[in-house]
Amino acid sequence: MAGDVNIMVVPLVFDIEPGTPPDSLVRLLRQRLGHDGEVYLVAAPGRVNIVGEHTDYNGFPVLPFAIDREIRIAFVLSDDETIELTSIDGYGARSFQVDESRSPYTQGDWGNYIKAAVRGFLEEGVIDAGRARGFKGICAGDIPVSAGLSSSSALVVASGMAFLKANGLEMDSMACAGILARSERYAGIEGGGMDQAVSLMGKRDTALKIDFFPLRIRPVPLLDEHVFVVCNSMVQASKTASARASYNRRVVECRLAATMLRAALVKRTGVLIDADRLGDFNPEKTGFSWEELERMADEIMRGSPLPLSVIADRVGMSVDDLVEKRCTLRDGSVFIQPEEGYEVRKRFLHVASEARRVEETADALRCGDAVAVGRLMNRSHESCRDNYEISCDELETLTSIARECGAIGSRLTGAGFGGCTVNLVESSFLSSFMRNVKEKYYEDYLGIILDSEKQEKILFPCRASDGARIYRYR
Ligand code: NG1
Repeated sequence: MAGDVNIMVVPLVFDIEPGTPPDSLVRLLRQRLGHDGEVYLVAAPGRVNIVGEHTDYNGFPVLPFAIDREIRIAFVLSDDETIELTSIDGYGARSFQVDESRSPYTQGDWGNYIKAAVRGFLEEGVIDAGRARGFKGICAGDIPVSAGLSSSSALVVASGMAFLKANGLEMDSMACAGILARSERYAGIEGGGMDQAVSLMGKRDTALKIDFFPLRIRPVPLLDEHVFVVCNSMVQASKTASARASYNRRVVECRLAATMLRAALVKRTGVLIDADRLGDFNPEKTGFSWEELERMADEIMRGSPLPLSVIADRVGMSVDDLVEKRCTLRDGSVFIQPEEGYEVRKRFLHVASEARRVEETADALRCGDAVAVGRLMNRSHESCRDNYEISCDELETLTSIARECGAIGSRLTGAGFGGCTVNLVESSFLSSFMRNVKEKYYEDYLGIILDSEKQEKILFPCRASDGARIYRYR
């Protein structure tokens, strides 16, 4: 399709000229292994999402860009099926045979992201476990962890690229992004495909509008003379703890909302429609306007939050059937119904309005209309707070301080429940913005003093960057 990001072959490999001083991670690996032959360095970026939160797994678009913060792995090819990776950021070493990728470490272990990538290629038939080769390396990263900037997906993508390289394979980037998105779900979150796609196919100085089912990626220009600044709320949103259940709960709520909307449409039109995700219910696909779809949702979802028994009754299914089809996670476990029931209506309202905001924000970026982009970011934040209920006190304080300090738009980015905000700031105000947020949020509100080394990790402008690539050092 015209304007789409070109489908590439991955991994992209660049040869480093002999005599070029090696990257520090490459140097360290050579020292540790006492090896001066061929070494590879894979770098996979994290991302910020400008608008389009929790739309990806619903089949609606997102609008992120890859940032200039990455996970890097320096590695050599193994001549057997061992994968061995040591974190130099203090997370320890993990070593397993390719085939053991099917048995995860305990929940929350960072090694599960390496195993997830490897397992994905095995289960989807790209690499044959019996003949697979591994790699041995060290890794490091500068993407804040559990902060909504996709450090986990960057690790999945970097591990996946190293595994493809170790097996001498190349593949189409779109297919690869799909495999890695499905793979990451082995780590326990029923996530969508935004993070892996943008980490793999990010484009320098450009945002990407990504559509799903099927995956389509279009570049969207960023604004001149404006910059996106990341501020970490310092609330860890670890997806291995309560944020995991909160995230998966919303995935289940959206699936239930889609089932209810399908029942409402069938009742209204008398026609059985093939629709599974909320993204299947838009004016183009259904022939009903957003307002009509909202009215149908209001009616069938009345009284939300609702227990499964009421939802089952309204859609004409048994509770058991509903549990099996809508509440079962990738690992086969069943999501346990929350005491207060499932909040279907608010989730629908967020997702349907956020989908429209993605289109409007992409248009505003194309027109260079910073004020409109900022307004849409603020609306998105309100919807994330009020209807998706993924904000927290610290994120509320941080976004209002950021707006007081001159951000044109400020919102949480990523899964929420803590983590970072993304802020649109005019370049000429950047230093005063950073100074004021540092004082008002970090010093006055949190009581933390940020020296320049700390600040670099917590409060920083970011630049849209290219996706994952491998450098070969001979
Ligand atoms: P982060 O913030 O990286 O955990 C998660 C999901 C995305 C998307 C966003 C919310 C994963 C790996 N990532 O991102 O797919 O749903 O939340 O927009 O599950």
